[in-house]
Amino acid sequence: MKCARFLAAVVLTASPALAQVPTDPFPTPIAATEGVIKVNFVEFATLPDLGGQQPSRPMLLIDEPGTSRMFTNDMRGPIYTVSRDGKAVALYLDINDQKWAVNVNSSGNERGFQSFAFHPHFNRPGAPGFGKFYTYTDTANMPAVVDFKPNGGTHTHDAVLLEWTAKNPAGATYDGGAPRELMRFDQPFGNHNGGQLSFNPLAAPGSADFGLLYMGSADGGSGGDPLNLAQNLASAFGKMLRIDPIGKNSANGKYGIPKDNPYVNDNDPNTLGEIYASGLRNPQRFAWDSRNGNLFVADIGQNIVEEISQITRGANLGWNKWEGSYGFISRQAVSLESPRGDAKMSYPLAEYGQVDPLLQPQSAVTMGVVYRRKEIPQLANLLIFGDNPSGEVFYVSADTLPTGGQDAIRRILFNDKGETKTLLQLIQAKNVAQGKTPSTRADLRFGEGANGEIFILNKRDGVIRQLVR
Ligand SMILES: [Ca+2]
Ligand SMILES: [Ca+2]
Ligand SMILES: [Ca+2]
Repeated sequence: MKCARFLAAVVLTASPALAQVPTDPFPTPIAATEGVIKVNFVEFATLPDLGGQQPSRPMLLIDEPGTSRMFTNDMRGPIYTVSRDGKAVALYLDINDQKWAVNVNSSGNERGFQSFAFHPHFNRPGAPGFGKFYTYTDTANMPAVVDFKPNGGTHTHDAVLLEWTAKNPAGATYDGGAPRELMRFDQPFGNHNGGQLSFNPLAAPGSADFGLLYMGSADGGSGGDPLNLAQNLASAFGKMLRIDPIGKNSANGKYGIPKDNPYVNDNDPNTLGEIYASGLRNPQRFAWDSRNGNLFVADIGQNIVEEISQITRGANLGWNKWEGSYGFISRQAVSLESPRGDAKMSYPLAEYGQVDPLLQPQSAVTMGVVYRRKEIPQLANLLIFGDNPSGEVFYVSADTLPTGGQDAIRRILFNDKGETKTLLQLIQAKNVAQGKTPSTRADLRFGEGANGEIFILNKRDGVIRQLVR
């Protein structure tokens, strides 16, 4: 868990041994005005509250090309269809409906229905993936048998990967049966339960990557990765996993392990075949660059550095030896000695300090899209990401990737009838119009449409906004 930033200052003052170690390794703040790109937006769709209570808590919005519609979720259980014109939002499936016995645990800010992904052959009759989609959720069901244990912690809940099979994939609502469980984690702490599920949308049928499910797996939680799971290649925590959900050669026989994963043929029985990359902390969101296949992850930092990194096969992204480009010491400190000093690690392409004046006492980086379209010319060829709580939207060049630090990071702001605003300002104005107390945080998430449309989601006003030129 993150502490308020004042705590870091207090601890440093009280610990002379750490006096040389700043809480912010980036002396120059992110440029507040230089290089700002302004975009217009439209209110594309509105997600329903659940029972008139809290606003919707979406994690992602994706297009399903086989049935020509989009889907989004709410962390409490619902999956909604969203028509491509934004005019129709309808409940497709509530994975928390009692009849499924999934028992979604959505307590607090970080637990709940984390992610979902449709098999690329979802609407291809006769294909093994026909009708299939996958959900990853925290659950209050805690049976004795789990696939992945953390060897410590307090077993706060489980997280499960489930497969659902629709009979008619084009149906307005889910018409299949109860889900099949593929994988279960014993979660040692309440936080860090992400993250995203996704098939590589660029993988063509017949290619090695086609039909393989990428799965961000957080380090289990607490702070500092106290069980040292992210660097442990025998553990599925703190990793990017890649599996074949249709296959059967896993230890539990419920999914497949791709033969070209990096630790399958290393002659080491203690390294997990499911692992694609290691050294991750809380990889809640990732995205591919459609021009070159680059895969980028947003890895949420401890108390000092947030990072965007490229993920390659077998990469070690550093956590918990490194927080961004800097040696990880504790929740309160990183080392400034020998940044990016271990050649075996993959370091961020962009990173920013949590005490940056643009941010809030809490921060958490999120992907993001790589924009390779022409419809919004000012965003062409940019890697766009953001910060969840503050709702700040940032960019760097996707063609000339930076090599760490925050110097290359610039802001994207919203043109609201001639006034330049942040997302949080838009949300606050909407809250007032809704008769609600203006939110103090945005909880930003990104979505992407069939033709590269960029959608901005949040957990505070229920509005999905589309960026336009
Ligand atoms: Ca956890
Ligand atoms: Ca192995
Ligand atoms: Ca890292």
